[in-house]
Amino acid sequence: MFKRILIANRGEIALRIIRACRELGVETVVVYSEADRGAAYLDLADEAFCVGPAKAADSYLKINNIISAAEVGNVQAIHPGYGFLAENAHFAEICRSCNIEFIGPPHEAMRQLGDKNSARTLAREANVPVVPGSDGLVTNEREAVEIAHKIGFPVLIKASAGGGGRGMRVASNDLTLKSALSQAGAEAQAAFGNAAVYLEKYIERPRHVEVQILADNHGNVVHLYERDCSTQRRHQKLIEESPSPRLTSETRDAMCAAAVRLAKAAHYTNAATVEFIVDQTGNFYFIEVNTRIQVEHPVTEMVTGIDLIKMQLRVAAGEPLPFSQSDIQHRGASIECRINAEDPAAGFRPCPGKIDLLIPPGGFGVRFDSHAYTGYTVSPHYDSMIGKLIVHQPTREQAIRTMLRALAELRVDGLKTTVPIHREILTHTAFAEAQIDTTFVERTWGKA
Ligand code: MV4
Repeated sequence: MFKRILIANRGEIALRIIRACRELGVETVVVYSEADRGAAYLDLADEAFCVGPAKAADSYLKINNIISAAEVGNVQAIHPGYGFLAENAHFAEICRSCNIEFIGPPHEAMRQLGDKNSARTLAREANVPVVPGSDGLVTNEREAVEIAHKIGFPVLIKASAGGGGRGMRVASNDLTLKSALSQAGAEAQAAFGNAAVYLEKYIERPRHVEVQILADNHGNVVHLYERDCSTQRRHQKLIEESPSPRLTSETRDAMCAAAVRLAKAAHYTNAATVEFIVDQTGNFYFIEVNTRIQVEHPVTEMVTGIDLIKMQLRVAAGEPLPFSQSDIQHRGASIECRINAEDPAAGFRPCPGKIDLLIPPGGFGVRFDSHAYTGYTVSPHYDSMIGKLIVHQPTREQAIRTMLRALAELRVDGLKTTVPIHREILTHTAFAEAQIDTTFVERTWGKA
């Protein structure tokens, strides 16, 4: 195992990684920006280095500063967390060239899967179902119209360099397809420096189901079942859960097996999430791979009993996975609510500021992953998430009740949070009956 690693992140995930390292006996060096100076979680690391001003582009995203901190801190590896540099293949490559282990996949796998079109090609080759659409990139109008007529409208134009909902456009006839195509290309060029786009049939009201994967350097690839992330708004997840309700065991097995095939085809190592959409009739289609640990990883930890962060460190250090697929059991139901400093009554406007009082919930089946505390100031410079409330119970119904109990216990004074919308969602009959898809929140509470 590593003696000492650097954590190139902040907030709750930095704390989550510090905790895993402490239990593994691994020393930690954490970096922070001027905006995060004085945050209590920094004291739990063995060393902390300031890497720049509040603006992420000048601190958490500044590769030179992060590598310098790693050199001065004398670490053997870097954990990137999520966001920031976590899916930057260039950064992963630089780590390797500096003889620092990147706690994540090889940069080659990250690059191949990060490009959505090449990930789709690889999925096809691995016999993983993809959404009907173009064979590769779409380079002209005539070709786009031809494909659209073959698969039928509506179609979705996706930027190959996009992902997470960025750079997508729906078209429902020849005319809108032509204008959407040129707009999508121009947008993708401006946003990602890459105009490449491809075409898919637009799946109406899909559910979002993703499979957690772990792979070691010895050829072992396992899945840790699925998470359902359909309860989202404008591509921001609000609630995640496992298992995915209303998924048949046949579909679950097929999806998990497909995710493992894709990870093997990519020569993947470390943790990944393979995202699928599931249509109204239960067909599933691969959409993209996230090559990082995800915000919602705790729901998988609760139902499998496996610490994903520790596993990331162990496989990055060259250890084989300590279990095989048949050892991995799925037990009960877990739900996570993202607690953001946002006002759901005002279009989810961010509400940075000082927390006057924070009382965390607790008790049986409750986990609160948060770096926040009474007196902590939520910075306007970063993501507004102040914590993740996770519950685990034998059934989904019980998990919902425990979550409502925990939400009632959680006290955050001084700023608005997403707690009220969570309460509304969890008490909605459609949620109780699991009649949810990716449009549920916006259909029920509006886009605003
Ligand atoms: C789709 C789709 C419908 N049809 N692809 C959005 C994020 C990106 N990961 C892919 N996304 C979608 N791709 C086809 N062919 C609908 C979505 C989508 C979505 C997917 C997952 C989670 C939330 C979503 C919200 C809106 C649209």
